[in-house]
Amino acid sequence: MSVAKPNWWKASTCYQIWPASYKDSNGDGIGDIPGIISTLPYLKDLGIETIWLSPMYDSPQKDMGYDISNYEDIYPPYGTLGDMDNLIQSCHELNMKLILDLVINHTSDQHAWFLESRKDKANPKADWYIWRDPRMVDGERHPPNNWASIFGGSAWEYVRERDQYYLHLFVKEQPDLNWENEETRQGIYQSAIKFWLDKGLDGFRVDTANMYSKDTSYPDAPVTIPGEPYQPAFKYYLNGPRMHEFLQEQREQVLDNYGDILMVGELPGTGFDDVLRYVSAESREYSCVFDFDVVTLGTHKDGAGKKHHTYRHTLPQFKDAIRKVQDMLRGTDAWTTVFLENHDQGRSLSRFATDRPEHRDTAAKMLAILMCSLTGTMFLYQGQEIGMYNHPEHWDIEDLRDIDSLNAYNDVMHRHKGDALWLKKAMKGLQMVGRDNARLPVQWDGSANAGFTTGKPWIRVHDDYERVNVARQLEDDKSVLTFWKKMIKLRKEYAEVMIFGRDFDVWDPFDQDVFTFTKLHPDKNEKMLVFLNFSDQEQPLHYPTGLEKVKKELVVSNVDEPRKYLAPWEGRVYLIRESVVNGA
Ligand code: TEU
Ligand code: CA
Repeated sequence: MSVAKPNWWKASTCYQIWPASYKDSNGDGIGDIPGIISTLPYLKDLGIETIWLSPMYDSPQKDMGYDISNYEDIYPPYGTLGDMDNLIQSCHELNMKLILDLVINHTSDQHAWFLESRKDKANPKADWYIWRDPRMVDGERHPPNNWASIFGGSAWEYVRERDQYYLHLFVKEQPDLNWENEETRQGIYQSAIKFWLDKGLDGFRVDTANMYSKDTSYPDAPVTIPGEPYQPAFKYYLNGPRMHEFLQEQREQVLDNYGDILMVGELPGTGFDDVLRYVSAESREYSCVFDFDVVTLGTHKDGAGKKHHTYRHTLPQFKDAIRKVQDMLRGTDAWTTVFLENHDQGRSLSRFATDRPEHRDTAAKMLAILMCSLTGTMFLYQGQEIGMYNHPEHWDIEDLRDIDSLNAYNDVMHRHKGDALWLKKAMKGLQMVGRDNARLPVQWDGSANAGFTTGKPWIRVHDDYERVNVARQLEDDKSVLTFWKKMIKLRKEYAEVMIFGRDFDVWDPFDQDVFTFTKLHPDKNEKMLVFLNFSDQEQPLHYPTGLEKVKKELVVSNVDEPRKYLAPWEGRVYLIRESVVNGA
């Protein structure tokens, strides 16, 4: 009998790097690849095993590199192809893996493919993007339908040379590729995927991994936001009719030639059953996916609403979102991910816990306990390990750089004719969920510009860098960073129940202050019991039925001496070795 080797990526501790804001090596104010290489020992020491590097490809940077003009080259301020070879090699020498962002739903409008495609209707790349004729109403030209771009305005842009519109689900400089065209798919496989896997890359984080197949009849979307000319059209381009066929083809023709690579797909707006079609071990379209239920809490899901219409979610909603992602494994052969942050989100400390100074560090450690206790491949986002939090409320729109945020702000400006209170509201929303919160320079030390650059940083440095920085926390055995290091080790030590545990059960789904859950060892009678206090007050412990009296071993807590009650923002993990037979 042969025992299948477990996939390396399941237990791997991953860390996302946003190249522009990570570490600048040459003083031009922009992070770069040599900067990343210089910090690999730091990441190794933290316990990181896989790095996900966000787009470093050549790009006009209309959407921070998610608009790629050449898959086979590097954005010059970040470095060269030689630097990338060095990075891959340096990671491998340290026994770390490296994955890149795979952005193949769209390219930049400056990609050679698009420059050709837009010339006329007969060129060799004429059908590589999604072109449609104008809709004429009373002799006036209109977009082919009413779809809204995810970043605002119409999803269509007119090109005179062809007298046609092209589709762009994101900004107009990000035209969508036409996956219906077999030749386009082959071009993508060759240039975006094989080129990098041939260099020994270990996988990809797949951008907008469920948008390649659209409803090709391009119907008008129903009006869900009355009075708006352009309407959300998710149901016509998320998880479209040929999505699984495309991914199966990609798997068979390309990926299967490269062994056990990690393909983690970004999967906005997708329900449980649909997720399974991508990630079950049988379909193997993606290794695992990033589900959006947790990170869209407090916002209007998937960009369908306005950035400033945020609200404070409740703890029961948070628990339910986590449960959905953990339940991906219940009775299935699928796998899941664990993350609370990425480059599109506000910082988890500010959104899901508290960034008030008196509880900030404890709360950051409590979130570390939460993440390290959840089943799935875990992803940390740069700066999360030191408890970086959202920018202060007094920051101004001039301090922000993100196109999505600027569009949202300008939209409010326009609609409300510069009304001061509306603009204040817009800034408040951006302060909570704006993408730049995650894109501020990493705080390496207490020197000028937080040690990120010796030059002028491309985006403002967080005000609190003298307190929240790597150098300071490395020396402090009570710091958030030291705690994360400890938790990552514990997660490996108790891997069976912490990384692979099954049957995630929430015991207090309606409690507004405490989050109590259990998980089972996959094949032993062992159970993990976790208590998390999401409030500023002491809280009583709500023991799951049958577990009040059994013997519990304390695995970890984020307070010095755990007592009868949970301290504010305390997290506690117990292991129950025997007697589970009775309890479970
Ligand atoms: O994001 C895809 C996505 O679905 C967006 O809704 C995303 O949530 C957006 O940030 C909402 O504000 C991916 C990337 O992660 C993002 O950075 C890119 O801008 C986008 O694709 C286009 O490539
Ligand atoms: Ca630089």
